[in-house]
Amino acid sequence: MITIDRRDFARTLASVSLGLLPTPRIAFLRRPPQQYAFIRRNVYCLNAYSPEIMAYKRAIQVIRGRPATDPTSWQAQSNIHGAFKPDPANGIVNYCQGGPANFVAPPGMIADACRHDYLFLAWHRIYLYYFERIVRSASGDPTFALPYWGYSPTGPRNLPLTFRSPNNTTNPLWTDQRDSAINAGNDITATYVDASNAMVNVGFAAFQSSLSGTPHGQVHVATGDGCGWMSYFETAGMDPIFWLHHANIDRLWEDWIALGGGRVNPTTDPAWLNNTFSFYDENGATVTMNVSQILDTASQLNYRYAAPTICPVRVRCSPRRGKFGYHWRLRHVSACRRCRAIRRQERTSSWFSMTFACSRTQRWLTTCT
Ligand SMILES: [Cu+2]
Repeated sequence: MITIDRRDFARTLASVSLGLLPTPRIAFLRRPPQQYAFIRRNVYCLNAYSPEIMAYKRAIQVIRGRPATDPTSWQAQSNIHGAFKPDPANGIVNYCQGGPANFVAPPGMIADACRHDYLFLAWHRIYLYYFERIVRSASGDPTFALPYWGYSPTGPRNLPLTFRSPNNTTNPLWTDQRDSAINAGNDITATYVDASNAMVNVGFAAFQSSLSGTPHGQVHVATGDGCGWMSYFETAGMDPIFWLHHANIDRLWEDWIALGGGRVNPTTDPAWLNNTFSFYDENGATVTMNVSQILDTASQLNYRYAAPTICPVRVRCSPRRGKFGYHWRLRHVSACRRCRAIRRQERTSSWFSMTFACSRTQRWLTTCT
């Protein structure tokens, strides 16, 4: 399998020939997507002009326009995770958002299937895998890979900018079905996004159970607040950030394995390994997959997560403005660097959170340190 990072290659080429952003899509660099491992990137390293973000937006508009009876529709994909059931007593099926017709799955469709037990990680991995394929197909971008929401207690932990700005229905990534402070860009409480208590567990069951609570459940509830979509199994999949949140949970599973020290999947347990689940593929066909088919993401599912990087960085603004733009002082790094390629800046009290493309950030920091 070729795992060349096509975008980094293209970006390098573009920076040599043009020195400009964003990277143009160069047709001759395209290869059939199956020759590549799709790379899921940290959403904090992306911006509104990143191919993944543009493709995700396009796809959401297409997918949301499909009826709930279409297995590849937004509603059907959300229903797979959870759907309200008709309540014969009073006809209300969705006490929070109201309305008997909301979030009830059409008869006969896969619905209400999410697992938050011993199969939490495995079930959601397959769920994301097929959802990603549906998005890839609907977006028209054969290289699309789902980004992950790379929050951490010591790094960025707010809702990514592209998911809250513009803050209206022209932005497919925005919804008002969230906590208003989160939608305004406030940080999620650091302890809510802290996976360290989960990662210290050596046993799989303990790790998974802990991770399911924090950061998984905590971020759900923090994002959804009272009645927001993310707060309920029946509606969580409606929020575009849900899928990036679960990509991060999936990534943390990979990180846990990589920590070693006896951390392994329970592959000797047939009760875990032989579970088979049904989903829909990008053609709307019902597909099944079992746990033994998803344990190596690169070789079995053709995706992996971007290598751990120091992107994004938080930098302290230095008040000097020079010939080439603002000078920024990197936290923990004494040297000042010129940062001409700032794509966006986001003020958080005395800090500016800057997001570059990862490769660009690494280049800066390599020269900084
Ligand atoms: Cu979840």
